[in-house]
Amino acid sequence: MVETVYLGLGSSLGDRVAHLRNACTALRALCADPTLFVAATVYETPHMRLNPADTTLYPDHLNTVVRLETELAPEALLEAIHEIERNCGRIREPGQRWQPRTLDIDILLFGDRQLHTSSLVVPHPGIADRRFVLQPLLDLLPDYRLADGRLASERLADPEILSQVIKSTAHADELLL
Ligand code: A4P
Ligand code: MG
Repeated sequence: MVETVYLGLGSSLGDRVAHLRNACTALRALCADPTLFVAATVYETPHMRLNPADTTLYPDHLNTVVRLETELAPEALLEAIHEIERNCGRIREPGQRWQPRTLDIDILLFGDRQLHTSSLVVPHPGIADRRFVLQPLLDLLPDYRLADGRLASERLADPEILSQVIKSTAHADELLL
């Protein structure tokens, strides 16, 4: 069964555009129909960080969202994603989350499925609170409604979200070379 999947991509270490581009190339290879693969605008965003003062330890991210059609099951897609992250030099320190990373790929939406397993929570629980996810997701899916039924576009206009700084970049076209 072919499902439409939205993935959040982020990179905060090394050649960030190259990491996002390599991710897009690898993800396109997973598509049932590679011509349907699309990427949103790339945004530059400060790290949502534990210590706001430390921009050296937590450099800015490039973030975007991509849409693809795949026949893979969710767990198989997650495994493929982890391999793509490893190929981009992602190193996971055991027990450490939210570290700077060459590449992070999160499954935001998987068709209309709701998953709550030990390895996957879908829709991704961070969607509603992160402008760096909401904005590119809405670029691709303007009518998206959050799990609680609110329009994501209305959430994006909330002062709590608008106060999060994001800057669109000119990198989008480079991702699909
Ligand atoms: N996992 C559960 N659900 C999912 C899902 N829907 N998609 C599990 C992907 N993975 C999912 O992820 C930890 C585990 O989450 C995985 O093994 C998987 O089984 P990870 O990639 O190893 O660690 P992480 O990314 O550091 O943690 P986490 O909880 O995924 O954090 P997020 O949500 O990715 O946030 N600031 C800016 N500006 N831009 C960013 O992209 N990203 C983060 C990390 C923090 N601050 C950021 C950004
Ligand atoms: Mg992650």
